[in-house]
Amino acid sequence: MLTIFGRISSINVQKAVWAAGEVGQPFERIDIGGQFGGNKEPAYLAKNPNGQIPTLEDGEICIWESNSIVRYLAARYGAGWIWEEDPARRADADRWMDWMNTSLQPAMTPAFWALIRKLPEHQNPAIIETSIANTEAKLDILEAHLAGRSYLAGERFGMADITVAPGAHRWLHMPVPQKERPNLTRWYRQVSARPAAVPALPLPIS
Ligand SMILES: N[C@@H](CCC(=O)N[C@@H](CS)C(=O)NCC(=O)O)C(=O)O
Repeated sequence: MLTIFGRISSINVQKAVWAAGEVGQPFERIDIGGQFGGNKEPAYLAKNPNGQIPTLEDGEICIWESNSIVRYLAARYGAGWIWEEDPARRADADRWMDWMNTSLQPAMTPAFWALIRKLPEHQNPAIIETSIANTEAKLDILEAHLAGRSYLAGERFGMADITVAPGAHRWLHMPVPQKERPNLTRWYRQVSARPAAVPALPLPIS
């Protein structure tokens, strides 16, 4: 039995929960972080010295960093399924996974913290506007890429979809003007309806 540490409202925990569900591994998820706390306790820091979520335990194996968790689950339990052996195909997925963590998430986060989490220190209209504009630009990239493609990394559902779709889930439920993006909407609806996605992508976003 796997253990995933982290509250489900975390976009990074959502990736781990979705991946575990896709590869059919039973798991227990323990609420850590945010309002639940616990992530700065010595026992948790011994698992993840960053004090962040998610962390995955699989027997003796302990992994942090959401994308590494998705890759581990795919490689160990999703061979021939969501794990790509071919280096070129795997790089196709990897680039979107890295793009999610380094481009889309940083763009979205200031607006999310201000408008959904309502954190007082993030109520800066200029920063919110910039966050919205930056996110729109990133979503335009997704929209163009998804034209004529079923999934992010080709014709097969995989790790890239699991990693990036929680970002679409979050943004499409934000109280911000929503530009029409038919390819993105079609892809998001398709992947978010998967049985493993449903428990990973709760509504309302929080
Ligand atoms: N790069 C890390 C980032 C992890 C991260 O920022 N986690 C956030 C939640 S999304 C966190 O731990 N926040 C502190 C908290 O929830 O208390 C990953 O992808 O796993």
